[in-house]
Formats: sequence, C-alpha cells, structure tokens
Amino acid sequence: MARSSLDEMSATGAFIRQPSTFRSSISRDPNSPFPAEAGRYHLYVSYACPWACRCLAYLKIKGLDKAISFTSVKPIWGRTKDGDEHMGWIFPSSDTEEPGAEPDPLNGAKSIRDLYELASSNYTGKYTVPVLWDKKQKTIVNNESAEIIRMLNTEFNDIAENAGVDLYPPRLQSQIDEINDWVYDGINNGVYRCGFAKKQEPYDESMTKLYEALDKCEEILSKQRYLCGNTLTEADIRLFVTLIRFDEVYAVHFKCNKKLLREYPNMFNYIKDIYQSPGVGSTVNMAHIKKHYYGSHPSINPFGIIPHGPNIDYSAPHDRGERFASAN
Ligand SMILES: N[C@@H](CCC(=O)N[C@@H](CS)C(=O)NCC(=O)O)C(=O)O
Repeated sequence: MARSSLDEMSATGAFIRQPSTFRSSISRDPNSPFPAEAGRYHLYVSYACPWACRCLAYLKIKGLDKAISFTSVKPIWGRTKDGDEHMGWIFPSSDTEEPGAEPDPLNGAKSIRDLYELASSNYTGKYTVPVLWDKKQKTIVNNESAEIIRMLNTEFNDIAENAGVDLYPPRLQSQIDEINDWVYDGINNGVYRCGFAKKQEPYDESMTKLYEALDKCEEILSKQRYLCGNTLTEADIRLFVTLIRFDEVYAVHFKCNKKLLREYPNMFNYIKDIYQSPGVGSTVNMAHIKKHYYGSHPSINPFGIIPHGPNIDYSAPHDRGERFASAN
C-alpha cells in the first residue's frame, strides 16, 4: 500500500494513482448521517494541491466559505511523525510561520496524517488532501475531491450564498462526465504520469496523451467560451486547477515542455478568464504551488531549487467575454 504519491509505481515505471478511501456523503436530508449544516464541516486543503483547490474554488463560487471553514497546511512536505520516515502535509505551529497556512484549529493536529489516524485507528494508505472533516462526529466524511465538489454544488443550497449557481446542471451532466474522463486521464492525472514516470516509455505515452488532450481543449475553446458552451461548469474548474499550475510548475518540474500553455492563444485567455471569475483568483496561491512541487519531490528535484520564472500575470486582460458576448 502506497503511503505517498511518490510510491505509486508499477513494475514498468509508470505512476498509478490509488483510489481515495473515505467515501461518505453529506446530504441535504436532515436525517442522513452527515446532514448539510452551517458550521459543522471543515475543509483541510493545501493551496498547492490541484485536487484540494477544486474544492476551495467551489466554496468560493457557491458562497459557502462562511458555512464551511477551511485551513491550508504548509506547502512543503515534512516528517509527519518522529521516528518515522514518512513525509507529508504538516501544519505550521503559528499563524505567522507560513503566510496562507494555519495551525489546525479543530484537533491540534500536527499533520494531515494525524487526522487520518484520528478518523480511523487502523488506516493504512496515503494521507492526502482534500479532507472534508465533520466536527460533530470528529471524522473524515470524504477525501475524494471529485465527490466533494458534487456535494458542495447541490447539498448545501439551503445555506449557500450563491445557491443559484449550478456547476453540474442536469442538461449538461453527460457532456461534463464525458469531458471529465479525457481531461482527468490526459491532463489532470496526465501531468503526474509524465512527472513521476521512472522509465522513458510511460513518460512518452503520457506526453502524447497529454498534448492530444491539450490540443483538443484548444480546439474546443477556439469556438466557445467554456468547455461545455457558454456556461461555466464543473468541467472548467477541474481543468483550470491543472492549467494554472502548468507553465509555472509542470512544464519544468514534470517535463511537460513540448509546448507551453501561453503558446495556446485560446487556452491562455481561458485560464485568465476562469482565474478572474468571482472567487476563483483567491484560491490560487502561486507561492505555495511553487514551493510545494519544487520542494517536496526530492527524487525529481533533489536540491529543491525553485525556478524564478515565468511569473505570469493571470489578472491581465483577456478576450473571452467580448469574443463570445453574442452567445450569452
Ligand atoms: N483523489 C484525490 C487525490 C488527492 C491527492 O492526490 N492529493 C495529493 C496532493 S496534490 C496529496 O495529498 N498527496 C499526499 C501524498 O501523496 O502523500 C482527490 O482528487 O481528492
């Protein structure tokens, strides 16, 4: 059983991600084991992590950040226990140690691993973020971002400030599911498969798939504002969290350098467009992103040197709204 993504390796040198383990659901039904209630749940994230930042983006977009509190860990993995080699997400010891990161306000945990061990005394596996925590039952409800975002989209609508925003509307669900499949495979997980490959062949295969998927996005985005047409959906948020990290990190650290995203005119403007959507920009902490990747994978970047560039300004003007104005 892998205890970190650095161990998720097949005999052929390919990176193979393992499934998440806590899979309960929060429901709007007040009689369910985890009913949607303001103030009851807490989201543990890392600003560095694309999967966790999907959930954070949902908190902001849905207007749930008052009803569901959240904490970010420190960006660089550290020892999770004295006398144990495991490296993973850890909390700072004060509010000032690492801007953006905070000590655990609920359980006084030193690491995300501590939370998994509080939730399950015999847990073996990875200690990943996001973690959706129930303050009442003092346990992990769910640690799979794909499921957490679906709950945040629908189950809290009695509480959400922006309940009318539906990022998974019934009429687009099958289209979103179909896009998520190839975007996950080729891009979200694809960049990790490029970066963590330990043999040339799995790297080559992942790169081919990655760039086929990126070219497909560019083609779609040359004709419409978002992946499913003219409405922002779940598919865009899932793609965005990977794209925003691409030129700053994946191009260098994961060797995804066949073409940079700023060389794709439609996709580059699309990244800026989503970044500038209400709430989304506040979920992007590039300092944490760069510190994490370049600093937490010694097998890829043994000296932990953080490259200076390229420092892209995603708040710069873009053409998406104007260009697709007639379609709105
Ligand atoms: N399937 C999970 C994946 C989450 C995941 O892989 N998170 C990474 C950070 S980007 C993590 O916490 N890794 C810890 C480790 O590998 O030890 C989800 O989408 O929620």
